[in-house]
Amino acid sequence: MTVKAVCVFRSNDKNVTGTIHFTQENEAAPVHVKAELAGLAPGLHGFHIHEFGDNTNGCMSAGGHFNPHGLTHGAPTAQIRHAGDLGNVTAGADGKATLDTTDSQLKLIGHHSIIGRTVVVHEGEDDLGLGGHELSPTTGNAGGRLACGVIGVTK
Ligand SMILES: [Cu+2]
Ligand SMILES: [Zn+2]
Repeated sequence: MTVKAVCVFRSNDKNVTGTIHFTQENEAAPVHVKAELAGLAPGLHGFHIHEFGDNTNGCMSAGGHFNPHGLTHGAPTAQIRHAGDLGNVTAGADGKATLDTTDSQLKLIGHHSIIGRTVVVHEGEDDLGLGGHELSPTTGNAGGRLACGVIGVTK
């Protein structure tokens, strides 16, 4: 049975908006991710699933990258990565960014489901763990959290 989820960004003090749709057709299938963001500075912005669906203190309450297997931060294409590592989105001169991808480490079904967790877009570029900064192995040194939203079930 196909499971669908959606995340709508809420950011109080920024103009960043976004909607992200997730679809998984069965337990063994990859998750399809389709994102449309706006209001970003042109360029690359880190884009991740963070552990908690908690916005009590804004995006900071979402915790670190969703990492149920205790691995090191990496690129979405890497073998060793956090489950929540979706790399970067690229905003154009108009501030809009889209992402349309499938990911085999994300789940909407089962124990490691991302439903109820948070999508975060960052100020800066995710170096995919390769930047040599002390934060590269944990966050990709992507900088502050511009906007976020909790992933919820949809039809
Ligand atoms: Cu993040
Ligand atoms: Zn990560």
